[in-house]
Amino acid sequence: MSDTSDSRDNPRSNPWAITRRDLLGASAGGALLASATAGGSVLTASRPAQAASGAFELEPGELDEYYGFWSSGQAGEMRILGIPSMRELMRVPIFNRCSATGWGQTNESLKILTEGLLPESKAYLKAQGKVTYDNGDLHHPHMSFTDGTYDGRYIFMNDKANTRVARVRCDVMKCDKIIEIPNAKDIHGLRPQKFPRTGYVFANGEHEAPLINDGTILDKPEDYVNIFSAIDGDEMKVAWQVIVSGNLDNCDADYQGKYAFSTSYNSEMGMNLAEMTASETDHVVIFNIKRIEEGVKAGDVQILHGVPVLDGRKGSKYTRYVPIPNSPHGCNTAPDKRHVVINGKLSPTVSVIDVTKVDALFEEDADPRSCIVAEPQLGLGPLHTAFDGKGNAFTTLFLDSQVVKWNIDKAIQAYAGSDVDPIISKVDVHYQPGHNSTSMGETAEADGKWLISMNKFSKDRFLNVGPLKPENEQLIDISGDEMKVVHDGPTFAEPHDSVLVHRSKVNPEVVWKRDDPMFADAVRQAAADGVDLEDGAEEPIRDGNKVRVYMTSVAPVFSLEKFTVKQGDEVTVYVTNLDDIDDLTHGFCLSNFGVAMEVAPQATASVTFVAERPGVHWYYCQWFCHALHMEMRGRMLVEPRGV
Ligand code: CUK
Ligand code: CUA
Repeated sequence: MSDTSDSRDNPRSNPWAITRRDLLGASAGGALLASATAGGSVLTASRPAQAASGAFELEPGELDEYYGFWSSGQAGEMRILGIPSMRELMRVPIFNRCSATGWGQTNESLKILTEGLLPESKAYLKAQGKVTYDNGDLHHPHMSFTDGTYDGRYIFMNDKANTRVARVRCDVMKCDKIIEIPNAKDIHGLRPQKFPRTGYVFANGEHEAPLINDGTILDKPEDYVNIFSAIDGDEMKVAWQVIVSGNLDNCDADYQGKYAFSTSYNSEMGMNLAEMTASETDHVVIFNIKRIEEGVKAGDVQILHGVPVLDGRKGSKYTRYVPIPNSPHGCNTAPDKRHVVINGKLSPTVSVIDVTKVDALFEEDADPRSCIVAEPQLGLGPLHTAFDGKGNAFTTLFLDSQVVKWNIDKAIQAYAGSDVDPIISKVDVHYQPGHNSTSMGETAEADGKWLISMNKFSKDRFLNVGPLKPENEQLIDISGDEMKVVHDGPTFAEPHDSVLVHRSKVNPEVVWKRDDPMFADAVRQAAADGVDLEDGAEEPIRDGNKVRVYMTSVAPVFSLEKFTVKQGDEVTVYVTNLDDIDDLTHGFCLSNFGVAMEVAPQATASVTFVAERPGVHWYYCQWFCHALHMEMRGRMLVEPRGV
């Protein structure tokens, strides 16, 4: 995990850059070593100057140390950034419709986008002339864990807009599963189980509604509920759900595999702002995973939409409700494996839960507040907290437009009555930060190098682009006591959250494997048609008015320079990209048919449309692939009806 062990640095990079990075070290061992040899004070004094001189800037061709997996809120996609350069490396369409890749149009993506929808949603969408939603609100992308740290298998994420949870395969960086969560309304907070593995993906329903929402109950808020869901992350099926009192906002899991925690900002179950913020205290709900599993096994459930649903409202043996000052928002487990920080939002405090004191809440019915071991006052609008793995926490202050660095142990001492100040330093950010994330910070391997502050407003930080402004994400060097903002990163709507994953954890493929499940249906259909996808077919295969066209691509040609169909045929075009070189993606765009898709090396992609326009129609490669890329095209000849 240290800089010095990197073997993947680009050999073209400036050797001085490596030396500088090595010297910066920033891992505890490296810093200690450096201070032992160079003298601690020298290192400390020169540290900010070095950061300012470009430790976060990479030479052209140099690779980043971390993958950043980013949400995009109402844009509906996941983004991949390189950290510390903040370069945007990729956009992965999830809940959105993507013009470049054909996500939302190809048969492969439509299968993923439709197979997990509830029957009533399918019926609703059909009435709109659609087969799936084409918007989403993706707030929280989080990687799967094994034994308390990232395992590089999957990234899970929520869709608040249409109550869905999606999964991205990290070997190809494509979404492979999307499920709609029944019974719950509007999934917000989402976190994977950290231990022993993921395992469960915990997902919070934010907005309250009748449990059976068929119109029988309407304006009777006293009959509304909220639902906490545990999804089996391997199967992408809801394992169980718990009805709670109050609503649910953000959540996290412990490092012991025993509990999950969810904040509630509307314990009042109010229906308007005044009602929602009326009470001085709200709560965090603690879910006892073992008891819930036993309850499911014992049948203490009602089955709704095929899911076992337990009643975990106040007084239940499955949950505990810990009172927290007004409207807590973020919920963050520390890498010390012991503390969970609940962020106050309307209260200037954060509340620290000691997970070793949670057993007593369930066994002895201790005072629920007895698990709180610190409640430092940090500033106005604390929303989310990240960690450096050295006992320090970094909390965003939305109203103060600051990040505050504080020490967890000192906060515990202060709560116990000692006269210490837990606050170490504050730094201004621009402006109004929501989430923050640190390098490896939500794992047991938090390394304390970088902090990203995801700020909701950029105002005057960039050239004015009109009334709609980008957000601003700032890179902060946290290796010293003073936090140092080293980079502004404008970004389109709206990254709520991100995770910074060391690159040693992630190792994507360079080309697709031909037996990948993503296009298994195409392989099956071709076999049924007696076609080898890697050869293609010289003539379309006709099956009534269904026509299947099989072609291959090798830069700069498609295997078919033309094919002929009849007006009104339902045509499926399969393109198999035989190129197997790094980065040799082709595309298939059929002009004036609104058809376009990506075909990456060794992949097969397919698209279906009705050939309702007679005449000559060109298809062309829409992904720049070769000096003769523009010549990579062919004709679809559509015979008029009745000929
Ligand atoms: S969040 Cu979704 S309302 Cu603070 Cu994770 Cu922004
Ligand atoms: Cu193939 Cu452009």
